[in-house]
This record gives sequence, C-alpha cells and structure tokens, in this order.
Amino acid sequence: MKVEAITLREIQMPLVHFFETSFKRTFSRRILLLTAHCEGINGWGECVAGEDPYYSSEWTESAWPTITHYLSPALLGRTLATAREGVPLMAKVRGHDMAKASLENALWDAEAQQKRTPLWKLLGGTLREISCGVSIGIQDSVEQLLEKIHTELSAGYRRIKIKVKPGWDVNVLERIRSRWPEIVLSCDANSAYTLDELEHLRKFDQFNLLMIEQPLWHDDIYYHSRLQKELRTAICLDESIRHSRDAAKALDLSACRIINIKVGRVGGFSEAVKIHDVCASRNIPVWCGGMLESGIGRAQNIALSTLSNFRLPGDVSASKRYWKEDIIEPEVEVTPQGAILIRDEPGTGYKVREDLIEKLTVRKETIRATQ
Ligand code: OSB
Ligand code: MG
Repeated sequence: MKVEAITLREIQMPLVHFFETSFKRTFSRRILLLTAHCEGINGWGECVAGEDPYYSSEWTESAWPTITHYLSPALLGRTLATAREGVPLMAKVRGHDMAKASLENALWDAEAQQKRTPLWKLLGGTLREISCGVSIGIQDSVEQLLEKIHTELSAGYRRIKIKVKPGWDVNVLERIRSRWPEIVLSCDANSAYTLDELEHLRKFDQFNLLMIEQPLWHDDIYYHSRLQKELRTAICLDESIRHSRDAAKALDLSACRIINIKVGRVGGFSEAVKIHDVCASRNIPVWCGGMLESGIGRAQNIALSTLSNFRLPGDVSASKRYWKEDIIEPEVEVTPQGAILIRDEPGTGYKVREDLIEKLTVRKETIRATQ
C-alpha cells in the first residue's frame, strides 16, 4: 500500500451538551481529521487533541503543523506492507503522540479495507460485543447531575463515571450513593489533587468506587504509587500512561490497579495493543477511554475494545450522547443492555459520511508524494 497523499481537515462540531472536566468546559469540538490516500483506498484517522493544551500539551493547532511539516513527509511516497511499518518512520519526532495516532490509525483503516477484513480482527480482537459506561461531566448543580445519571442508567449503561475536582467530589458522591447504593461507580479527577490532600482523598474510600482515575499530576507515576498504598480504592491511570514502558513502570511500582487506554493518546493502535498486552500479562484489567470523538475515532475505539483484556466497561458510548448528527453511518448505538455489537464489514464497519464532513470542514490541506 503506497501512501500517495494525505488530507488534513479541521471540522467543527457543537456538542449536544457541554462537557466539563476539572480543567475546562467544552461546548464545541474542533476536530482534526486525516485521510491517507493509498492506491484508491482512503483510510481515515482522527486526532484526539483538544481545543486547548490542558488535558495534554498537544492541541488542535499544534497537531496540524506537526503533521504537515514532519509526520506526513515521513510517510508520503512510501510503500508499506502494514500500518505498523508506519511507526518507526515517524519515530524521529519526539512526543506528539496524538498527531502520530491520527496518521497511524488512518493507515490501519486503509490496511483493513485493502485486506477486506474487519479492523477488530486485524488488531487481534475476539470480543463480539463491548461493555459500555458513560463519563458525565461536572454540571451546574448536583440535581442536574443526578438527572443525567438517571437517564444513562435507564439507557442501560453499565458504569457511571463522574468528573470530580475540589468542591465537586465527596459531597456529590454522597448524594449519588444515597440514591443508588449499588451501581458501578467511578470518578475521574484529571489531576485535580496533590498528595497534600491525602486526608481528603481517603474519604473517597467510603463510596465503594470501582476506581479513582488520575487523581494526581498528569505526568506522575511515583506519587500515585505512594497514594495507592494509602487508599483502598483502585487508582486508574490515564494521562500518565504514554506508552507500554510507562504501563510496565506503573505496574512495577504498584501505582495503579487499572489502566485506561486511549488509542488516540498513546500514538496509535500499535502502542495501544502493546499496553493491552503488558497489562494482560500481569492480570491488570484495562478499559477504553474516550476523548469526545466523532464517529471516526469512536469506531476505532470500538475495534480496539474487542481485545480480550478490555474487561471493564469503557467510556465508548452512543453517538447521540455527543452529536445531533454523527459523521458515520450507521451511528454508534448501544443496546438496552449497555453493549455495542461488533460489526463484521471490512474496515471499521461504519461508513464515513464525506458529504457531511465537507459541510463541517473549516480548513483543508492535501499533501502529495513528490514521487
Ligand atoms: O479524562 O477521560 C478523560 C474527555 C476529554 C478529555 C479527557 C477525558 C474525557 C472524558 C470523556 O472523560 C470520555 C468520552 O465520553 O469521550
Ligand atoms: Mg481520564
């Protein structure tokens, strides 16, 4: 498969409901989409970088020139037998894993289409349905949050995760647990605490949470290991895990008992599978995180979630929770039992709606191989 050209686009999509984390309230997404044109096949990828460099140092604006100046030139004109072969070609660029993932994943989509095989099979997946949870942002009031939780439980979702930060944590968890003592519940701090708040963090132990996600610094593993020794609740690392060596290090240090894998954060499918395998070999369960993806990234998260060690419900949920209209067909749907059923068509199994994408595009650039 020869990489003949690469198209970058920025699309803008308003969220059905704002999404607030400890670092920001997002109303509308600026999503960078990428197409790898390979001998008549178009492979699609989505960059999960946010609108600001808050969740990670990458953001929509930084990904664009990194791809046009460095990553695309490393691939253009090359003939690759597999998408995996794209990884070493981009390795000279340090970091920028979200930008790299958008390219690598576009190549995986192209490879799956070329081989007429489902992407999930190409990745080594086996699960025929995946288990779904939801991530619910910080709301204007606790009543509004309780209403949202009620809606998602009625829709069948199997795990509720709420975003927490100082001032919106123990008080909120208390209200949730007094209404729903038994539901599978977890929380995500996106690095909103420090180790000085240990006594406060101990209070989370009373709520029988499945996990507390990324309580401390985004780049830390060591202090999480100190914290994990003090808490009964399992720590899950998200931001801190950049690659499989980080995962191995975190597990060596007992810094967490669960890992959230985001294929768009760790540089692409090759690395995501490696992290999955490291965790599987140590009997540590993983789950698939989300980054408010459009259908393109969402469909790829679904494919990844079919690997056998994705044993906990992910943050991969129905298109309609995010978008009035998604850019894939069919849209991602969740059964009343809280599962997504895996499709058997080649590629992701979801068709890209290029007509709609064209309407949502605010900038576009195609770079071609010179030979
Ligand atoms: O930390 O998991 C996170 C969204 C944006 C940035 C970071 C995170 C999230 C989510 C949303 O939790 C998950 C989703 O529904 O896509
Ligand atoms: Mg998280």
